[in-house]
Amino acid sequence: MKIALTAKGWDIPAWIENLNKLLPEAEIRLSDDLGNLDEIDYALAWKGDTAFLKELPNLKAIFSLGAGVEFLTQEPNLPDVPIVRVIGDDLTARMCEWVVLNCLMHHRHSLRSLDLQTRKHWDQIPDAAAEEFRVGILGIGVLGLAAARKLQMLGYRVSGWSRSPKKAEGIKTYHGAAGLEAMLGETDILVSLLPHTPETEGILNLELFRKLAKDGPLGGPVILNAGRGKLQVEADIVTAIREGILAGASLDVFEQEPLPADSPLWDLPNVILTPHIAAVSAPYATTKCIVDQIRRNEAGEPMTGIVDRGAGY
Ligand code: NDP
Ligand code: OXD
Repeated sequence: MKIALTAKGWDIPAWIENLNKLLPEAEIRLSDDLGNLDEIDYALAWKGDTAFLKELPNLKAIFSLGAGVEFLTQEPNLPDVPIVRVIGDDLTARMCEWVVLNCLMHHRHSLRSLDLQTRKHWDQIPDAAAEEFRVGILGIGVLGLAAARKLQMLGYRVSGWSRSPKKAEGIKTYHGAAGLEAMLGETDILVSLLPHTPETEGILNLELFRKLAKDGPLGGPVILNAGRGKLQVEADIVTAIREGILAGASLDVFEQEPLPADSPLWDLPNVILTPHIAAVSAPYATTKCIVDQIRRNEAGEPMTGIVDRGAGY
């Protein structure tokens, strides 16, 4: 079995080492040195150059090394083979940690507390109970639903929005445009875990921010985005923070990554920035997920996590 690998900016030797360990029968070839293209069975990709995929005539499947797949679905002339994304406990646990951490940081005024500490100033900032917060999650798929469950365990009141109707115990669910409108009006902390598709691009904009609840415990709504940078209009976030339409934000993803040094986001009050690390794909855990899928496919069993190309995720 021959596997093509591309992962721009990632630790390639770590991926090769884990693939060799978990799939010793496979020969791994880097995308810039593929040899005979007819021989490639599977491709594993993360951003960077994916144009080579269309040159592989006998490809059986393309695996994203992460949960996001927009870099593949937006690639023209991709071969007509299954695109498979990562669904795995390790990735999901990491995303849950980021969501819970950032909800709590805003809820418990962590930035203000750290500022007081640096000034050696003793002041007790009053805060509300978790059950006083309404957290709305945009995208209650694999990651959104798992994060919702963790937030519920802490006592937050959680609702979720998806494209298709959903039922999830203890979670108020909404779908479609009317559902979004309704959920926003009852949301104090908005968590975005949507994929980037033509439908979701720019969804986090001023018009949406103005629809969020204004009567929550923080005196204004807060947004968290770990979905994709293209979901957010950064100029609108800047305006919303400066004008008090948003009381705070946590952003892990950006319109342009790395975030340019002159972005006004760096200096905004009550805004927490992380460099696209909410849920990194750990080489061992991710390789294990992918190798499981390859083994299923080789055994003639259906793979899981196949992307709906029409929907774009
Ligand atoms: P899923 O496909 O499991 O979930 C996506 C959710 O978004 C689904 O609930 C889906 O609705 C909903 N959705 C998609 N389009 C729309 C729409 N137009 N309107 C309303 N709802 C919509 O994906 P995951 O949970 O596994 O991952 C989500 C995203 O998280 C990834 O695509 C990636 O961009 C991002 N991510 C970011 C990471 C980071 O480190 N920052 C790490 C990993 C992922 P429905 O259920 O009806 O299909
Ligand atoms: C992913 C990511 O999509 O890390 O998995 O962004």
